[in-house]
Amino acid sequence: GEFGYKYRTIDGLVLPPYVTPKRLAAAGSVITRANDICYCSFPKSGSTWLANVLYLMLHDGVEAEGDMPLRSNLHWMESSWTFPRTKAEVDAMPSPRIFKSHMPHGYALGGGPSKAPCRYIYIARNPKDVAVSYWHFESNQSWSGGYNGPWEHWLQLFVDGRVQRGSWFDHVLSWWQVKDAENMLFLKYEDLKRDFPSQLRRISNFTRHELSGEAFERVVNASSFQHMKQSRFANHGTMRGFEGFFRKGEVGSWKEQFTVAQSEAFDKLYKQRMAGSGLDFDFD
Ligand code: PPS
Repeated sequence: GEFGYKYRTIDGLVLPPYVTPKRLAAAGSVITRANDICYCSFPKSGSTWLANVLYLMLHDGVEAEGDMPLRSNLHWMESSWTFPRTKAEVDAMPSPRIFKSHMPHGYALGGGPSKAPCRYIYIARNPKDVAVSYWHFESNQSWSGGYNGPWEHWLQLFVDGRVQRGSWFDHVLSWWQVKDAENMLFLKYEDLKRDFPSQLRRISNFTRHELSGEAFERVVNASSFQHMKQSRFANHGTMRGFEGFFRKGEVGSWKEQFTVAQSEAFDKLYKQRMAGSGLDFDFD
């Protein structure tokens, strides 16, 4: 694509080239267990943060030794470069299994909240910060989509739903529609930033992993932005440039990037697309 952007399109949805129809079919047909957790998001919405929270929660707040938790313990079915690769490997994983996905609800691992027994957690973030975070990620990472164009062009791609994983609006609203399912939890990045302990309590109630006072505190400390940025989570050897996952970690950094005109045009689109949904975000 333009400005070096690498992607493939499946059923009209723009995706990273490593997401293949075969992998998507495999992910969709996983037979999930009631204590599996599948966490999902549009890119750059806090999924690495949530991954760490889930990992810590299941391990009483004690961080992993050695290898990166994401790589060794969280499984990304739709990607061709993380395991497991076969149904037998997925079935052999010990419970509780944690799966990551960046797909809209129509491609949910295991079929989605109404069809699968596992628990789903979706994390969403205000789209202005997502667009900016995504652009920085693309601009700095040799192993991302390889996009190297200017901000205003990227913003247009984002608005048109032509970035990898498609339209932010379609993605978030697809999961919002199933938010009331019993095995579904819908989180917002801004809520975690504002009051992390209460959101952690929501997560641990939902997954039924009670945390003792001390374990709770350990999770709070080890999942802070500063701690994650400095820890081995960001500094392992095999995936160069992983520090790009920890850029600012703030709400409202879009203000340094959007012009006033871009912001006003985006607000108009946001109002149109979100009207009647009951879903809204904090932008600062
Ligand atoms: S990815 O590549 O799609 O999986 O990216 P993802 O992890 O979903 O999102 C990356 C953004 O999340 C920020 N981040 C955090 N914010 C607050 N607290 C913690 N602990 C945290 N960890 C990661 C990260 O900095 C990216 O946002 P920006 O705005 O670029 O800083």
